[in-house]
Amino acid sequence: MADDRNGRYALALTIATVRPLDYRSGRAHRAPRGGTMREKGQSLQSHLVDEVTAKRIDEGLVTLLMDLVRPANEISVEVNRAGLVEILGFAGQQNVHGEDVKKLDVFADGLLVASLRETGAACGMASEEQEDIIAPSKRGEGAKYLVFFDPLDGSSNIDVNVSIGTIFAIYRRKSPAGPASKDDFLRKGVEQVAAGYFLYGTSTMLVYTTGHGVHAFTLDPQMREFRASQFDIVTPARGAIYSCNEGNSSKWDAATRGYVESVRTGGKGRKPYTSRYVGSFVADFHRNLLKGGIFLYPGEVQASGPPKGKLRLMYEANPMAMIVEQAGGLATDGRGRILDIQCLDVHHRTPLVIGSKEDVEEYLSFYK
Ligand code: FDP
Repeated sequence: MADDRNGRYALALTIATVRPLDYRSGRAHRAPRGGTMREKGQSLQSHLVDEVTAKRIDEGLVTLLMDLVRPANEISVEVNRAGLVEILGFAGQQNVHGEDVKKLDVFADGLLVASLRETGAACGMASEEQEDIIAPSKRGEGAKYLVFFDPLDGSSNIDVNVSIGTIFAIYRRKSPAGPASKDDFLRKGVEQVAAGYFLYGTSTMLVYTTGHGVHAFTLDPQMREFRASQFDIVTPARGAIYSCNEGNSSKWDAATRGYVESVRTGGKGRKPYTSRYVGSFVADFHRNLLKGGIFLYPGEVQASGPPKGKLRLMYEANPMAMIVEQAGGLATDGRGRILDIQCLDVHHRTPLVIGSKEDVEEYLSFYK
């Protein structure tokens, strides 16, 4: 914890010196040799300290991750209160207290940006909510990392009380100093140093990877602290679930239509797959990660050129592709690996087929 140039690592320093109590036994966590102790119930802070000790991540990344955790904690509270918007007022209006009420996704975006700018852990940001790249605060100009996020993915589900999420992807800068340059943002997903999502569901969860396995943490709603619920998640090699918006099938290419028809009807001694589609990417992805299966948001066939996707490469497809690959699965746009796509614009869209390895391989076989 030597580098404290702008006070950016103060939080990480606090985390490192105060060892939290064990969740169930009440005993303090013993500092693990080599920082490898991973047990259920461990606090996120304690786990991140262990990851730093084991040299799997650095302090700058811890600060950045905690900059995402704090607003996610607040977003979770507001998501639970979302129904009250009916009573308290709508976006662009004033609530009964005479305060301005923002739409929840705009509110979430504001929280994330403010948090990241405050500590200066990011040299630049790009958000689904904002057209342009977001400049860092002055103290962030020297930071190593830049971050993409979708503050509230699946936001059309907010009004109907269905799970939604926040997705993020973190890259190391290429430019030497100052605010991140445009080239710092136009990257391939394979260059991500960390990726994850917060799922605001029946519980609020964080699932993340830094390239050393996929780990899940659940928010304790009383303590407002994330506690480890699963380390080193491995997704089943094959699932029995397919997730897609079949209402779009007339716009898909023949290979995709053929594949979906095959899993829907079964055959070759195989039972038909179960269809599950929430319409919130984080929720659909999370279920399939744990249970196995395939999520498809194929592109729409165009008169010329490749099929046009809906989902965003940098803050939807890439972070989930990094997670799924870490968990043993695959992600493709139907032509190649998602993580190898060169980003052309921060809001680049792509077709996406993601999930269990054998399921995605079988999908790709329909192109042969
Ligand atoms: P939403 O439009 O509600 O924000 O990319 C955003 C997303 O949701 C994903 O979360 C979801 O998987 C997908 O779009 C749903 O799209 P369709 O309504 O076209 O099925």
